[in-house]
Amino acid sequence: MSAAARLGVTGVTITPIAFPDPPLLNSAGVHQPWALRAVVEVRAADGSVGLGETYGDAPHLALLERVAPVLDGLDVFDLNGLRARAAAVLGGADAPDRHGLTGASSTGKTVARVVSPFEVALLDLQGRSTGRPVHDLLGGRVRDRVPFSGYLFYKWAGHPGAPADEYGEAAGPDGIVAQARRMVGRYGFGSLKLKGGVFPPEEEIAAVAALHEAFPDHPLRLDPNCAWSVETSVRVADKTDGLLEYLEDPTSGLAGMAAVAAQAPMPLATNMCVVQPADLPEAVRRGSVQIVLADHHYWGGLTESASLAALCRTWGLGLSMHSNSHLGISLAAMVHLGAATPDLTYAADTHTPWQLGADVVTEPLEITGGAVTVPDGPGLGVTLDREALARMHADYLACGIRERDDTGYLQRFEPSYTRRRPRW
Ligand code: GKR
Ligand code: MG
Repeated sequence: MSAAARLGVTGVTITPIAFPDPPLLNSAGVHQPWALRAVVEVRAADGSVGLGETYGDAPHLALLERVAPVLDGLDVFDLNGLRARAAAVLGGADAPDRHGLTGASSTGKTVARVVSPFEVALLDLQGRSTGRPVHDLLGGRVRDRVPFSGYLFYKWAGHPGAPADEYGEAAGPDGIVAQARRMVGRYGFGSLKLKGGVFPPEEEIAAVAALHEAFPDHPLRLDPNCAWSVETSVRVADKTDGLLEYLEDPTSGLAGMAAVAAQAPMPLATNMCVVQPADLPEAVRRGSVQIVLADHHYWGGLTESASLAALCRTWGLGLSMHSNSHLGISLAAMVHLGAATPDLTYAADTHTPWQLGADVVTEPLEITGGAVTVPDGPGLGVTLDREALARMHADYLACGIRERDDTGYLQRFEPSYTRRRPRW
């Protein structure tokens, strides 16, 4: 039997887009009215197009544009070639990360972040050309449904000067429980995560307790994005004993997390202190975390996220999945990864409900009963909605935002606000 012909890349299009985002609060400020993303289309010689989705911030876009031309002629199966060409053209480039809310970066992490949407698009092309879903290319599905958790946020009723959105205000336990009821009612989520680090810890503990009372069978998580000192973290961990499935990034850094982990009754999770393979040895040595949140957008794509899963298995760490504001191409990629990752035993995070139906694919995968049914079509199994893409690109051009800045946006309404870590 002769080998199948190579399928070369013939072109790449990167389209920055913007879509409405509600005023969700976190330890860095509040979400701006528009979230930015970039849609990456990679064309192959047979006319097929593979899709990827990534951050839309200006420095990141500039790096994507640098990589796009070097893909010319690359075989769509050559993921190592993709990584080598991208690393070569990016050299020592480094761009800050505004989406893990750490700002921390490194050359390696930058390359991983820039490679990711191209890798997903190549996997989509591989799937389209072989007629196989991406999860088959990642080792085969181990589950038919990928569970997601309901992601709760303290929030304003609406952006200043605009009407309230459909979720309304959440400024305390009652608002958070009402938000959870709405989300669970609509999507059937079987676990819940509260984004904390917004109000004094005692208020957030009260919200967790109220959630536990309202949803006694739902595993709960709390994530203050490093808003607390070690001492505060230990106090909160103590007071939420029995209430939390895991506590995520209570404090900054591997040393601080290790000090908390040594005293906390529940496991600690992170998407902030372990963000690249090089962080793992020290995290394991110190016992800083028990669960790592994978995110293909900054771990270098789906295959590199599968490698992270293998590393976590080796070191006995649990694996969950992180999310930022995203659309349906990213959701599909997350679902394929979740389908093919035996170790992903926690429900994945997603911001999908907060996009209030906006999407860039014609038939977004749906969350029902708290999970997404794994698609079986070729590739990612989603189709770009070209009208929506054009509209969202026009919104990008008009919205005036070029980089995520939760802090600066909050300061417009509360000039005395400063971003501090720890705050409590
Ligand atoms: O969307 O405000 C947000 C989140 O705080 C996000 O930026 C974080 O990266 O969801 C994330 C997290 O789990 O830390
Ligand atoms: Mg987090």
